[in-house]
Amino acid sequence: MSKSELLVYIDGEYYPKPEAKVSVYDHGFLYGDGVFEGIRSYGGVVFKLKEHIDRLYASAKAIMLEIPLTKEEMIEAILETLRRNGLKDAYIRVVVTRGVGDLGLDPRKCPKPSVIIITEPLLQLYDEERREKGMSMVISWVRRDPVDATTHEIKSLNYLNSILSKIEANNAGADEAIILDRRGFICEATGENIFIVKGDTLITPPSSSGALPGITANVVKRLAEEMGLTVIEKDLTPNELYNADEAFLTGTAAEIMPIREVNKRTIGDGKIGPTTRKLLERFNEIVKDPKEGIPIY
Ligand code: PXG
Repeated sequence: MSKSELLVYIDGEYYPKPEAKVSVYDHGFLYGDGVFEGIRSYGGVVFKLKEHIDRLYASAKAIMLEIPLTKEEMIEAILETLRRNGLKDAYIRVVVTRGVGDLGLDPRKCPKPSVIIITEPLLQLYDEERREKGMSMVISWVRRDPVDATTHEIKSLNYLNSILSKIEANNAGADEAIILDRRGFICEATGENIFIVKGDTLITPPSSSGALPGITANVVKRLAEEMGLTVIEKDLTPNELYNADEAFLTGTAAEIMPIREVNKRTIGDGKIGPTTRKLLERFNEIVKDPKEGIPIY
């Protein structure tokens, strides 16, 4: 199927991609008022679909947005969209917007939320060469929105906080940006969680930093424990990151991405470290396991 013939689910109907449109009065567009998930399927299995759906509904609850489908109906709509598009290895974007309202920001003026499901053949964010080489990172001057503001614990449609940091990475000629929390501790990257390896311990910042509780991060923590590593969540300083043995990013699109350098400080010996490589190998083994997700067909 060519890309333009792909069907997009909008509120129970399937539209060809060129006709898949929402109103300019939708508060998702006007105010970033809505929530989303980025999900991935591997070889016909939607990886950790239930966990993504749980997080979508948790984000919606936090912003008092009532999704007009049960979780079971949502899962079925996602699987049906993938089937209609004949996809096995796919990137899936689920968006729930506040819906059409007036030009004021009051969500009470939006009677009906919209549900959108976009599925595409896999989006390759980073090629394998980049993975082998590792990412160059800069620490952005833009701080993460704190937990008492538009925290990224909620996966909302408002990503300007991350986009500002991505612009800094682009301007610096780096691959990605690291975002600090309000206090100056490491939080996460623009759309990925961050880990360091120090000896046989794996360390990642807690969600009190305002980071998204990542589903890939959870899987990696489990795999690390199975490999006998100690996994801890604690505040990490930039200094601890510079002096880590290894560091990497995790995310649905990025999977596991080694970090080569941060603000021109080489991490470890500047190559994929042995622990990162082992985790990557284990991760690649489990992603197609039907027990780790929900089969499409
Ligand atoms: N932090 C943030 C702020 C994210 O948006 C992650 C961490 C990693 O979480 P998961 O659950 O995916 O391991 C995310 C996820 C994109 C894109 O298009 C971004 C995400 C997911 C998919 C695609 O850049 N963000």
